[in-house]
Amino acid sequence: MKQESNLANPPVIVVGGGGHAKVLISALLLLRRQVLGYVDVDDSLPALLGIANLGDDDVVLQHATNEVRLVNGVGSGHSTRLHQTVFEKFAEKGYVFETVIHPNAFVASEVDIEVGAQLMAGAVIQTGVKLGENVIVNTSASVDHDCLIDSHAHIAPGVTLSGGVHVGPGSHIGAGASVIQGVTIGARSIVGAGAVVIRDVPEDVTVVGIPAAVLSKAI
Ligand code: JB2
Repeated sequence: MKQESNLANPPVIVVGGGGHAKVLISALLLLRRQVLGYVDVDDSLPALLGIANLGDDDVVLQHATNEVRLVNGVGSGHSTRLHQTVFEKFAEKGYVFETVIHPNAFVASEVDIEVGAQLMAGAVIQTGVKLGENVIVNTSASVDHDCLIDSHAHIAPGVTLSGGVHVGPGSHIGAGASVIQGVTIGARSIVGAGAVVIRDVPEDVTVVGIPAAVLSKAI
């Protein structure tokens, strides 16, 4: 998806006002980006790190698509569905989602990062990795060489992906999980926190445990 803006560094609006938004605002402030505020379905939420609640999503529509960029502050506790829905809703209207790379993330050479991806503090992205649009690589997660992370997936804090792992679109890899080299995680699947994945995971399932085994259809 090609998205363009006619301003080099336009101000940003964060969509969502929960925990994920707070972490992103913290990174944006470190990056010295101008944050106009955040929008949330709950317009009674207080300011986050000094950044005001502007109201609901309709506030975004008061800004031309080339005047602001958006940051997707709706994360994923387990399912990435809402994270994806928010991205698609505004991208369809022509808004550009900012790619956020925390200054303490490590990004090697020959890495391909698509629009709206978010790399949090301590994330390690090794050479040859491809990150799709709206992907989250969360705090201290490690993505080794030649991994392919498809759109909207969430790599939660402390995950270790060995080389050549393929994470399908919309999948959620839970906190602290480890995945051995060359494994494919199917689309929209959930890997439970702390799981150790040693073989391919089908689409639309939840796997847990050591070694990881299918628990149920994904929620
Ligand atoms: O359509 C929406 C919408 N739907 C939910 N538009 C807007 N603008 N906001 C929306 N929200 C808001 O997202 C909710 O009202 C709520 O304030 C916020 C979600 O906050 P919460 O703290 O529940 O989750 P999160 O997405 O910020 O964080 C989750 O994902 C992170 C990656 C948590 O699981 C975190 O622990 C995790 N680190």
